[in-house]
Amino acid sequence: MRKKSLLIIKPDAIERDLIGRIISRLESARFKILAMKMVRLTYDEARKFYAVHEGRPFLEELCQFMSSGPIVAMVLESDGDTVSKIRSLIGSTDPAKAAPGTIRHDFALSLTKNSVHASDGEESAKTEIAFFFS
Ligand code: 3AN
Repeated sequence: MRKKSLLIIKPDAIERDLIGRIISRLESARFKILAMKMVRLTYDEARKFYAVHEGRPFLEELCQFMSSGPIVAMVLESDGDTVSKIRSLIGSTDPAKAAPGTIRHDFALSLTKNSVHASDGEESAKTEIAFFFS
């Protein structure tokens, strides 16, 4: 069955003109882009999106960063387990630990400025897609 996930290109990647290269990697890996938009979140919207991280020490910095410039949100689909396939393609949260060839290894700057976000499970994918796309 084809399953969906949400991917976000974060402000640090947009600032460095990496949208095209990131999308190209997603398409080369045979993900289908079903929906896509560029938006700028307010700080409060970022807090709502990252509500699962409430209480974590990095939340404030993360939400400041995610509302610091435009982001590109997209719905991706593939054959099989879309969520885990995208997570393998983007690599570990910390770019210093991400495997060579992954998006975060190749493009990310730091734990916060790590270029992309992808849903971490099927349930979060549903919630996150609904957050951006009605
Ligand atoms: P992932 O995005 O790989 O699923 P999560 O869900 O654990 O990682 O964290 C959400 C976001 O919070 C990450 N993308 C990263 O930008 C930020 N983050 C996570 N852990 C830290 C940390 N220890 N310090 C700073 N930022 C962090």
